[in-house]
Amino acid sequence: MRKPVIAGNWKLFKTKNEALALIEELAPLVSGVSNVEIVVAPVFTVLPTLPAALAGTGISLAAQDVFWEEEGAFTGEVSPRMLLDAGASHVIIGHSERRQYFGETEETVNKKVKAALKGALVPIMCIGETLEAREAGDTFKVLERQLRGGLEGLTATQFAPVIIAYEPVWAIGTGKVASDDQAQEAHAFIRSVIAEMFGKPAAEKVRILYGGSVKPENAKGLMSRPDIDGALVGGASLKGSSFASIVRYGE
Ligand code: G2H
Repeated sequence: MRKPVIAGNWKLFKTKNEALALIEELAPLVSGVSNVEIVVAPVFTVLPTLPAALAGTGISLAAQDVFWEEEGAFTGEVSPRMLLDAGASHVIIGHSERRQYFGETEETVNKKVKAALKGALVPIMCIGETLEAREAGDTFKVLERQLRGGLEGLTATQFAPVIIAYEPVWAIGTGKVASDDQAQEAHAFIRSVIAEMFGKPAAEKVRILYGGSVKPENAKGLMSRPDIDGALVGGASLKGSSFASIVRYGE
């Protein structure tokens, strides 16, 4: 049995006080939830503020990106050790917004995934096709390239903690959610590639999250599909009430 993960990607929202207010609202709404792993990912500057507020809530802390070097002359970057030092246990890597606006490639994603694992952080590696790729019938080709590129050089043991997030680019922040069938089809394909790369036991264990306009109304349908093991939630994670409803999709 794979334990579902519901992760809130706050993107470029929430200052320190806004983040604390959100946790104050969210924590009581998800208290007692033990069958789902809950993660929130604020901006870098907010990370060190949250561990005290999250203590005892069962909510884990993620960063939205990481650099692959430990330290050095790399102005503006943050290393895995620094994220751990700030209280993060997880890190989102290769989000489509980073690929689209900040030149993230399979190669940089791969370096970041390896650095995160080496630094004892759980990578949430994002992949997903654009509308253009889907319409050209290239969805599986793109997903396979991103998986093989992003995870290149890892052994099955090294891969074990990795969480994959499937986020079709055309469904991100657009209100257009993939249908349950479209998402399930992509997730099953992703699991089959992981089986080829790392073996069947690794494929059975890996959590594959869906991301792209997840809301309280569509969470349950998506989550009821066999290969969908959780969600990476953007817009709907910015309010405690909607994020808590998604966390409690099974109730
Ligand atoms: C996809 C998702 C969270 P949203 O980027 O990563 O955002 O739920 O707003 O589409």
